[in-house]
Amino acid sequence: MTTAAAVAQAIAEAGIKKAFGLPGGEVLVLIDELRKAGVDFVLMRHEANAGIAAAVYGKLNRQPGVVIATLGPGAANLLLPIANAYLDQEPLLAITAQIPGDYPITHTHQLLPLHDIFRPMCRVVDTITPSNAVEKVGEALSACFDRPYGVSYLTLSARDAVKPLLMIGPKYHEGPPTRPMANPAARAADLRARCAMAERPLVLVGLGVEPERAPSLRRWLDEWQLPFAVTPKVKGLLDETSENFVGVISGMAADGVMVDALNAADLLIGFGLDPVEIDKTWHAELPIQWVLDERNATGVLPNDTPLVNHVPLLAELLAGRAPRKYDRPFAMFQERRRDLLNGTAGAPGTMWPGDIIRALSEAMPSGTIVTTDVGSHKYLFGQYWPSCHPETFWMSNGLSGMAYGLSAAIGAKLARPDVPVLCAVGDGGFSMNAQELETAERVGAPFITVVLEDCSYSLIKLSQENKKLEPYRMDFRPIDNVKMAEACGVEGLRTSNPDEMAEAVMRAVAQSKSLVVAVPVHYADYRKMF
Ligand SMILES: Cc1ncc(C[n+]2csc(CCOP(=O)(O)OP(=O)(O)O)c2C)c(N)n1
Repeated sequence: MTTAAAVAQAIAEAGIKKAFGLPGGEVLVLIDELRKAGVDFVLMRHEANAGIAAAVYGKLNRQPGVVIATLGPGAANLLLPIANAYLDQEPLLAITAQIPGDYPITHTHQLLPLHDIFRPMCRVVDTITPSNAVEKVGEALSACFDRPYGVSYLTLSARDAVKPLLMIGPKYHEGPPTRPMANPAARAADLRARCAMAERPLVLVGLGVEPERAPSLRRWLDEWQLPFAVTPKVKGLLDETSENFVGVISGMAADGVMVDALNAADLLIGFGLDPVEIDKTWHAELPIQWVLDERNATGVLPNDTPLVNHVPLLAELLAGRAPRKYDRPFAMFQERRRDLLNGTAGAPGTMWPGDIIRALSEAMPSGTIVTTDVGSHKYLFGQYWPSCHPETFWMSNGLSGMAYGLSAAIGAKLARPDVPVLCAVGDGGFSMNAQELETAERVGAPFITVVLEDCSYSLIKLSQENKKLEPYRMDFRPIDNVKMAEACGVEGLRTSNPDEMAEAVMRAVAQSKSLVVAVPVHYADYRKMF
């Protein structure tokens, strides 16, 4: 067996069915071995997009995502998805080629210090060799899948790839190491006492809660009638149509209302809350009761609070009766939040952003997976998309990197072929990777894309205006996104009529077809909602 074959086998044995990437000559043998081992290679058009799609695909399948790229420029293009998976807690194994370590020192063509570049963001950074291949891949897979999820990065030179394997080491997967934890019964009693004293408790649920905890977490909040807010990365874990849902915290639309609500609370419980998502400093200033069963993505533990295992903790919280009754203490904030969604478009021929949410949430079936890109539209969808099911909302929020939405939609659709997928992007982000629509068509991953067209990097344009700077270089000319879609083999439509959009979307979903809807918006309308 060759080293590349051993790597491929270790990946296949971990149950991974697809690897994503963009090849170079140096990784062809590895890709071929993956094929022989039954791991499909999803060929994409940029390594950054491949890395994002891989991580979403992996996380939805409860396994590491795998991305393969060549050395030098291919590896350099992985910086964005590696940074994203690092901060946004997505499990990713990146494997690239590299110049063999014993090449002449003058052989610098495509030679980058790849391990040094990625080491600060990766759990395992190493070279795959004929004598460590199985053990190294196993270690890397385990490490990136250890919570909080993260990244492992391995290099394999084209020369070592074809060498025979020298030694078979231990196999994936030995399971996560154990950690000292606080006593769940004592922590539950403490929380019960605090809730009994509070009149306006608010539970803030974040990225550190496993989707599997959704049923018991929902039951706890429901039985105790606790008001709750979520961060964007866990939208859908809880039911956002519940009367106790206060809103989405951490920098989305209506954030002023959310910060007012946080300040009005007399007890804040940060259940799995990871400050990586929060763009303000209230997480450090307000007295939050942290209830974490893992450190956050970067290894920080706020206030050195002891970790507590969420499973027994929730069981303890659910034993016995609710400590007291609350009388919808955040009703005023919930109303203010809802009111911001109402309005009319600020320019003829454009659609009011609130109408986009309303029309799409009625048109798309319940359980639809939504992905967003980064920009004003992310704030809109992050706050107002009414998520009800775990793992149905995906955005880059820890890193907040543009060009996430479309790639995430491909990963999500490949992981959940039977679930409709909706991708919301700005016209700026769409122009970074619209060509992946062709990938989606080719690999059989149809989804709906809504491009909010305002011919500007509107979020940054609004920020420029807020800072009272000269309006400068934030606008661009239109690209015909309908033709762009058609050029990739996807049907396109431009409309500012919500009913026409809804009708087209429902038709495409019913026919399991891709559709790109270009929706003109007026950038200044976002200001009314932020
Ligand atoms: C890779 C990357 N580059 C730049 C930024 C900074 N940035 C954040 S939002 C934004 C504008 C996005 O514009 P567009 O995609 O049109 O969305 P809109 O804000 O108009 O909704 C920019 C440039 C970023 N987050 N990520």
